[in-house]
Amino acid sequence: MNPEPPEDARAEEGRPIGRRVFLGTLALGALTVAAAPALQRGTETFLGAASGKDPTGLTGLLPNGGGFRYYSVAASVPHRGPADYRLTIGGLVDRPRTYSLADLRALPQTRLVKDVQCVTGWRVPGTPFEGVRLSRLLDAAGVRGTARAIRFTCFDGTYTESLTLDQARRPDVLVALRMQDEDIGHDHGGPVRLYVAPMYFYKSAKWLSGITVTDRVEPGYWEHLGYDVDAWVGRSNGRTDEPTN
Ligand SMILES: Nc1nc2c(c(=O)[nH]1)N[C@H]1C(S)=C(S)[C@@H](COP(=O)(O)O)O[C@H]1N2
Ligand SMILES: [Mo]
Repeated sequence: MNPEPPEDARAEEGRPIGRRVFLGTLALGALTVAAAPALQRGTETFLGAASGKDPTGLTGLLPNGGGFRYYSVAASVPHRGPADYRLTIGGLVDRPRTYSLADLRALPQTRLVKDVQCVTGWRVPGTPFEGVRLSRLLDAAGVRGTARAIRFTCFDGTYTESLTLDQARRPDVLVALRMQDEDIGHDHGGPVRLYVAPMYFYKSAKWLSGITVTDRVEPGYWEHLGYDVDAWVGRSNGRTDEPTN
């Protein structure tokens, strides 16, 4: 009956580190509450969260209860900032281009406030994201007639994502510079991440460094491991979450 992503994929995204942090929080009190996010960051590989499968049902008591978990499939990720961040747009375009952070900041910014929904079950209501519409960058690059899809790459050297060209042109898809009304920090994929508002959060590639226009969809990192390529919230991955808008 259940077309959910395979156990191995979910086990990795929601690895039990989150449970250990949670139990430590209960045992050791406020000091551990403060330390838990640092522990999660320090553990970087497959940072986990108590997932929708958490049998305790007490995840709301976590220091980030109702908040974000930090995920990275890469063991370590270099830090990039105004001096060395670059975003390259290429592939099936007439005008390939590399943007600096200043270039992106100089373009018109769009702010959206919607819920974030991870496919493992956690949801963060009313989260502001702000950045440049992907459609603007695509128009500036001059997408060729044979193009059908986008491939996203990341400076963690590992993660990839994809969208069809139609999906990429939606007004609620951003190359995001800000999240929760702050510049996106390293842990959340800063200085620049993708934000695909209507889809599960795995589409929102962190540490975005490459946008390649292609003639077909190439499934991304989690999609190779069983997640749906078309990741509409509530209409994919066997889940029935409320849409995020
Ligand atoms: N580069 C990269 N992007 C990524 C991921 C990742 O591991 N690496 N994880 C994805 C998943 S499954 C989720 S739920 C969100 C988590 O974003 P956060 O760490 O800011 O909460 O990032 C998505 N983008
Ligand atoms: Mo996720």
